[in-house]
Amino acid sequence: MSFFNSAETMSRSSIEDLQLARLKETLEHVYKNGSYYRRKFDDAGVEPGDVKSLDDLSKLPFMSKEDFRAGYPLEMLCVPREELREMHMSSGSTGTPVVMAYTQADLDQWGECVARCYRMAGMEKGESVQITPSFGLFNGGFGAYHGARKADLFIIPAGAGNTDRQIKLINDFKVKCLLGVVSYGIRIVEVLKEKKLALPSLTTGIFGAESFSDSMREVIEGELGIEAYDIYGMTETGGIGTTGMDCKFHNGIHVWDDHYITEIIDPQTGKVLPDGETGEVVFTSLTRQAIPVIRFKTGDLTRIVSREKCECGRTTVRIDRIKGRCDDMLIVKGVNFFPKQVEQALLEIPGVLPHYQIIIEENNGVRDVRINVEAEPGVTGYMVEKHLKEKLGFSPAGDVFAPGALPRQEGKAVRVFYKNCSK
Ligand code: DLL
Repeated sequence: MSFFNSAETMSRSSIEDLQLARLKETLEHVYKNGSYYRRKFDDAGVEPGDVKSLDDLSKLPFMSKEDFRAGYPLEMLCVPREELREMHMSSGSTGTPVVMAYTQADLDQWGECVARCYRMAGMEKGESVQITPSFGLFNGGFGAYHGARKADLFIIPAGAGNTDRQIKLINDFKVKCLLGVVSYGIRIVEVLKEKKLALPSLTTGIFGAESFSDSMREVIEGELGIEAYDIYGMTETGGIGTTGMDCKFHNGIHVWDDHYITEIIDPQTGKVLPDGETGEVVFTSLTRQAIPVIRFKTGDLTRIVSREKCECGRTTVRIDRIKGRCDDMLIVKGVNFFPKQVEQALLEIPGVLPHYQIIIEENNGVRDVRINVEAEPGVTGYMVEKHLKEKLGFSPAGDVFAPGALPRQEGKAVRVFYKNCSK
């Protein structure tokens, strides 16, 4: 078992001491150098000196995507512009994009976080990784690259798309690890099946950017013959892998807590929840320079699984794999559910394929759900409806389509569609 560096196995008390020291430094830095942050703190009537312990973090105001949008393009910057070396941006579904800018130190910090992820997935020096997210404004491609450089891997920077060529590259260069967004893992599975090909050299997959059910993970692992890891991160915290990944024991995501403090809050009240309770995860960065985050509300739902040492030897806090986004929750006929639960239930039905749509349809003021799903011959709409009723407690109409019939998308998959109504 190998670690990228010793911070991963520090004692809990040393981590907490380090977190407090770094938190104080970060607060001083943003207050002194970031007019955006200073204004926010002043409005909330707090200043860095008010934070004397980690518990005092809860005195500080939250940040959200709205701060980033209002701060477009570089209003939130806490360093002179000449110190910037790179930027990434996520467009999201609505309005102004979210920008993250990096100093050299920020790029090093990012690279270190991702390098830890590679080692955690068993990737040693000189082993090969094929990077399949695009190399562009999306942080996935470059983050995977910066990390792979730090981890001394052999990089195949394939970028997005052209699945036939991706498969050829993996086989020609005997690639060990594939990194991509979850939907791309599924796309590769599909093309392999279609073309009756295999990827014998591949042992490891690192997937993220979307929440995926355990059943989806099993499909990817089974079809590609690999072990799949769940990598987590977002533009605002600095990108892919900054907020961790699961280890080979798959018992929660290890958050790199010498770099980020994790809190779980009630998304409605903002109150910090006890360990174990599900809520919105909030991150505070401890080592970032250009645009640090202070109590950034991610919109992602999870819970703290443990602060105890993991079987892998790492001592970081562990959070559950992401359940969905706060605003992903669907309510139909009084039943609340997340798209991931539908996915989990669908893929439990033998013959059902990992391509589906959840249609929310309004007729005469009443909302209903329809599930379109691809399946092998023999699977009927009735089978789908019956299983979903058992698992979710309500009965959406199920329409079964032939393999390949539903449209495919590039990048993160959109699974929920609205008809005669909106979110
Ligand atoms: O998606 C970073 C990334 C790229 C992570 C490639 C992993 C792999 P954004 O585009 O800013 O950045 O989107 C961030 O995506 O708040 C979550 O809602 C979701 N997300 C990211 N990773 C996971 C994951 C990248 N492992 C948003 N599981 C986050 C579930 C994830 N959701």
